[in-house]
Amino acid sequence: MMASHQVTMEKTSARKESSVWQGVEQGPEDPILGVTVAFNKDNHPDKVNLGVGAYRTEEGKPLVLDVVRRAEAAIVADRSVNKEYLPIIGLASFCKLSAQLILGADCPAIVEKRTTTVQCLSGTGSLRVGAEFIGKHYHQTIIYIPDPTWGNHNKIFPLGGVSVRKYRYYDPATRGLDFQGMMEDLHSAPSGAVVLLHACAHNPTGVDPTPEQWEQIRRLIRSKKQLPFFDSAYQGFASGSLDRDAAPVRSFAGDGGEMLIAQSYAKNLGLYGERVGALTFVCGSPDVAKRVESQLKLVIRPMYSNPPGHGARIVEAVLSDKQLFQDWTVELKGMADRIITMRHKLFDALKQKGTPGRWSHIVKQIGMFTFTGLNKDQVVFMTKEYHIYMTADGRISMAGLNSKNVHHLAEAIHAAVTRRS
Ligand code: PGU
Repeated sequence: MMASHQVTMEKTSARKESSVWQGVEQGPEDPILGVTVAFNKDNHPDKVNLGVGAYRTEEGKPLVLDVVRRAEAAIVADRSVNKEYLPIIGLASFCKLSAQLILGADCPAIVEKRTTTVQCLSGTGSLRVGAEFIGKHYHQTIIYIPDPTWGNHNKIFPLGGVSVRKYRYYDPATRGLDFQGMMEDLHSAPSGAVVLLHACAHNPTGVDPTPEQWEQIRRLIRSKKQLPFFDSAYQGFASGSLDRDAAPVRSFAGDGGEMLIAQSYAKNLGLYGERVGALTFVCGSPDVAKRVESQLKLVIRPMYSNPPGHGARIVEAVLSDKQLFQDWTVELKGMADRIITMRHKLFDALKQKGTPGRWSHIVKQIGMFTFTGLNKDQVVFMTKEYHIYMTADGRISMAGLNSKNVHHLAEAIHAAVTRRS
């Protein structure tokens, strides 16, 4: 008989030396969510996380909106709410209200019943379901995405069988839109190609087309018979107004053409972890919309079966109750305004220090992010020396700034620019 310690040793070494996953390589951290992982490991008292696009209060704390708390209290108190499975496409009233929120209740496509909406797992899940549908049911499996764009776009679409190409979007020289480059690239993109458009508050650049430019983009895309796929992750965060931020999407829906829209409630209702979003198809006829919906169910069912209920019930409550909706718009505007205030504070602080370079883009850019123009080396320097965390492309989440840490950031930028250029 073997001594028991020998058995234990053999087991331990077996565990160490052989695994069917022996060949699995260590994967890299996510370029955005990995910033939070690094931030959490840092014990410095002055550390600042400007990586992930998540709203923080003036006290630097995550915010649960008051309207969300009220909606949740009502849901918990309602004994008729249960934990049954939702339908494959989610909560019907949530879907209807979501389409109305982005398209406007009087949108002809809604009135004519040419839309179909499915509840998905936030913006990411909506894009993922849309990608797979395109891969399966659309004749052109190429999507054009802006350069640069939210990094996950590059990964989501190929998984749905849709290959990704880029169109020019940002001009580093002006720190603004490369409108001519964008138009040229869309013009030479094949007819029928899918075109991904950020509905507002472009991530990571904070640069949006003007209404006139949107009009030209719309005409070009329609004339080329391309298929617009809007990613709407920041409705209300750009201008502070839900309607104004939805204007580009509404103009495309208003021309009678077809399109897709992925909506997220992560930012505008602060429901990040609840994973609540919607995917809407605007179709040519009610009949097509019905068949599209039937095929969306076949995409969703083997993927995650059906979506979670809680977040969708919160959204449903806020969107369907006049008072809650009204109070939401006030809270949303409050978040957007606080971010704008931070833009001015940062700009003023850099100006006061005489930091070399032009910084007016900080106040000009829109939404949650500033694309600072700082390079990778400067970002690494700021993290190492000042414990400021941001993505390697020089993007900072303005929502992570407050009156206390904005000067620390200005100091770090000043040092990075003067010492690491
Ligand atoms: N689309 C865009 C343009 C986004 O910026 C984001 C989130 C999403 C979709 C997906 O958001 P959901 O949470 O799935 O609704 N971008 C943030 C959040 C972190 C991340 O990368 O997911 C960001 O910091 O870029």
